[in-house]
Amino acid sequence: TSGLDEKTKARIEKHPCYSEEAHHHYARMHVAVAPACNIQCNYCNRKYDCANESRPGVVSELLTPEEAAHKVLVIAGKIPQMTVLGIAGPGDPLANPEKTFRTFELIAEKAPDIKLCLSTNGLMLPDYVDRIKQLNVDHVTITINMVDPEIGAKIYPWVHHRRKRYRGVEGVKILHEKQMEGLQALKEADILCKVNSVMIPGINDEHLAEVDAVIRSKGAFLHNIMPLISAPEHGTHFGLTGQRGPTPKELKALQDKCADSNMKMMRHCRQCRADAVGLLGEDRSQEFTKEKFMEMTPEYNL
Ligand code: CLF
Ligand code: SF4
Repeated sequence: TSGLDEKTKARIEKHPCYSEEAHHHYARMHVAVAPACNIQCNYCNRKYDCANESRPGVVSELLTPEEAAHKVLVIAGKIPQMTVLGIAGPGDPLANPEKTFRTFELIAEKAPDIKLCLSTNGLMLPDYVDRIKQLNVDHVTITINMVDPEIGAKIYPWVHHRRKRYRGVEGVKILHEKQMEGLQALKEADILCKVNSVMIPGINDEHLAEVDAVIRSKGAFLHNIMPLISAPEHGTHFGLTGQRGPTPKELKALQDKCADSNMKMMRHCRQCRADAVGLLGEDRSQEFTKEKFMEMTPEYNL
C-alpha cells in the first residue's frame, strides 16, 4: 500500500481485503441474502455460492434482510475486530437489488460504524452506483475476467439483461460495456473499487495482464487475481470439460507480472464463503448458522 495518499490509506485501514496489513487485525462478515444471478459463468454451479468471490462448492444458508441484520448485530457484539460487512452472494447482489439494499439500510441504521462492502459481476452496476453511494457503501468489487468479448465468450455462455437472454459474444459485449461503465461511475462517485479476476489457463491467463492495465487506467484501486478452482464434483461447465486451474507457480508468475507495473496487487485473498465470518483464513461461519444466531441476543452497543 505504498504510494497511496493519506485519505485513501485511512479509508482502507480497517478493511481486511483492501489492506494487506489490516487482514491480521480486522475481520469481515458476509450475509447471504442475494440468491438470483443474471449471467452464467462457466466456473459456477448455481446450486453453490457465487464463485466470483468465493471458493466453488460451498453452500451458504440464505437469509432475509431482517435475519441478516440480526446476524450482523449479534456478531458485531461478539467479535470486536469486526469492521466490514460484505454482500457477495450466493448469486449476484445487484441481481437482487431490493434484498441487498434493504440489508444495507437496516445495518447502516443499527450499526453505522460497520463499513459496507459489495461484490458484483458488474452487469447492473451502472444502474445502481447512485444508490450505492447514497447508502454509504465505500468498497465495491467487480469481477472482470476479460476486456475482449471474444475471450469472454469462452467464459460466459449467456447474459440476461432487461428481460432478455443474449448468448455468446452478443451477451458478453453487454457485460463488458457495463463493467467498464461501472468502473467509471465508481471512480466519479469516489467509491473504492477492487477488481477480482479468475485465472483460467488457456482461456484468459495471457489476457489478464491487459485486463490489469485497463482496469488500473480506469481507476480500480486493487487487483485480485484468483485461481480457477475446478473440480468435476462441483458440476461446473469447466469442471465437467476438464478445464484445469493454474498451479500456484503460474498464479504467482502472473501476479508478479502485473505487480511490476503497479504495487497494488492483492495476494491474501482466501476465496471466502458467501456467509464467511471472522478474520480472513479463519472460518467461523458454523458458529453462526441461522439456527444458532436466531437464538442469540445482539449485545452490540448502539
Ligand atoms: Fe467480502 Fe469481498 Fe468485501 Fe472482502 S471478501 S465482499 S472485498 S468483505 Fe476478501 Fe474474501 Fe477474497 Fe473477497 S478475502 S473472497 S476479496
Ligand atoms: Fe455464478 Fe457469480 Fe457468475 Fe452468477 S456471477 S454465474 S453466481 S459465479
